[in-house]
Amino acid sequence: MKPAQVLVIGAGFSGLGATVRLREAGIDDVVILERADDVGGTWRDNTYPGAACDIPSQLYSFSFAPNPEWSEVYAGSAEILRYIHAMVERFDLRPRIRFGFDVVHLAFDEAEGLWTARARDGRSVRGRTVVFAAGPLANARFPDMRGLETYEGHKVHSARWDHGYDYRGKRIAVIGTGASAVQIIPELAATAGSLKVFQRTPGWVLPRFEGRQSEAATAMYRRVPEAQRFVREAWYWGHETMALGLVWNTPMTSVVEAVASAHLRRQVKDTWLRRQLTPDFRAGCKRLLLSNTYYPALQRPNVKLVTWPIARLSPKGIRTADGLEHELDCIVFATGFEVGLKTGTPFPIVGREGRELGALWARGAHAYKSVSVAGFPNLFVTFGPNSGPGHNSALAYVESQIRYLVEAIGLVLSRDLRVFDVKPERQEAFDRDIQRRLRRTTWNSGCASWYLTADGHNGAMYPGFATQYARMLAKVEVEDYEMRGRVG
Ligand code: N01
Repeated sequence: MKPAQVLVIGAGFSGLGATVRLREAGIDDVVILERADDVGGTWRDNTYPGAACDIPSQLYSFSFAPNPEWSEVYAGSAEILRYIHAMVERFDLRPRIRFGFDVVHLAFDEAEGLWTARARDGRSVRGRTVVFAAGPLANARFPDMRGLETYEGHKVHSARWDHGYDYRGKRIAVIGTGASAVQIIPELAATAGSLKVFQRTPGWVLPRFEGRQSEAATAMYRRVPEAQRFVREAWYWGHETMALGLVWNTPMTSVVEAVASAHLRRQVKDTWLRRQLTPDFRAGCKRLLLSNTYYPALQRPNVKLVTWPIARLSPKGIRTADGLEHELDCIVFATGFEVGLKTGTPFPIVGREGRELGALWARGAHAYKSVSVAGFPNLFVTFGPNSGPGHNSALAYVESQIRYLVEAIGLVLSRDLRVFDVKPERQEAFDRDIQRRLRRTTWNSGCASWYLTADGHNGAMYPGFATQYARMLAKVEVEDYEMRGRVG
């Protein structure tokens, strides 16, 4: 079969968004490979009770696919998934998606200038270029805990919610107190017989601005798209300002901590519980949490916060380091993800001269401007190394990546290039600079988080403003790349 112009791996936000923009640029021969049987990525998978985005929907959506109809300031996961489905219909993306195509191997043939993606079931497909959009938080992680397999009760992961199980009246444990857990806990607490929350590290929690989008606002957005663009811009710049407190350790970090501490004091009167919930790291080092309902839920009579470390799981429940056995019907693991592209790749990616990307990244991921990797020509990554924000919408960053990769793919196709490969020395210089800048950020200030490898390498976050990131990706500098045509 004739190779496609572009293979897109993943039909989540970034893969679908890239396809929309590629087609608008006249690059229509795009094949999207999706392992599941539906679109939506993380928003298809995260359906736990209370799942919502903590970035306002006006900003957590694509600027090229505005939705005047958001029902709330912070939409829930079901509404976000509906938005993604609507985008698929609006831009007629469905015919381009091969569902159930679970890529297990991706390899570059330099002589032909072609990538081949092989699926688990043996099918394969070739493409001139690849957009790797498999998402950083696609694979749920059960922690490495003694006795995990011996536990005989019900086990659920936050990112693979079991909707068939009846949680009402049960003795439930939630392990973890991150962004997923603080959304799940208030929902479970309302109906559980008992709920024990196993906390290893308390996080900073800010109050969340709640609110429905008024009908008047919806009507205005429908009639006057500029008004909606204005609101989006206002949210964008409001979040940009937060970088001053969250990315770097500044007097504004202390202001953020003061607001969070006041929230804790207002909602939790018990001084001992308050002490247990007080973080010992600077705000922003781990992801900031937003909730008005988490602290009240912890104080319900059927809820208990457990801060003793977990020693092991037993057939009946969880044994903590104080020797206590907590008997449970169900354990909810809100323990995060096997972060893609952190210390490897989700499947082998073989580039020039047989180089394997997972091996190169075994001690941490590195890339050029988060999008290109030397030795892996014509391949562009979304949510790639050092592209993560701590203060603004991830989709603002994704739009910058998409803009860049559309231009780069356009170059490969219009110049009929066999190889478009970032020069190793450019990548190394870029990476040195990023790592130098990261040393001054709060993420690298001493706490443990999914942003860092065990050795402390931060291949996840971008140390700056979204605006700087967008400027960095505003133009493809062709002199940064080795380019080889079909001949020579
Ligand atoms: O996962 P996490 P998450 N024993 O890795 C604990 C996005 N997101 O699913 O802090 C005991 O943050 C761990 O403890 P500690 C967002 O980018 C966004 O909550 O490592 N505990 C922690 O408390 C976010 O950052 C939204 O000490 C263990 C928790 O489990 C990312 O997804 C909503 C343990 C894991 O927290 C991941 O969030 C939800 C162990 N062995 C998620 N192992 C939005 O609203 C882990 N933990 C947009």
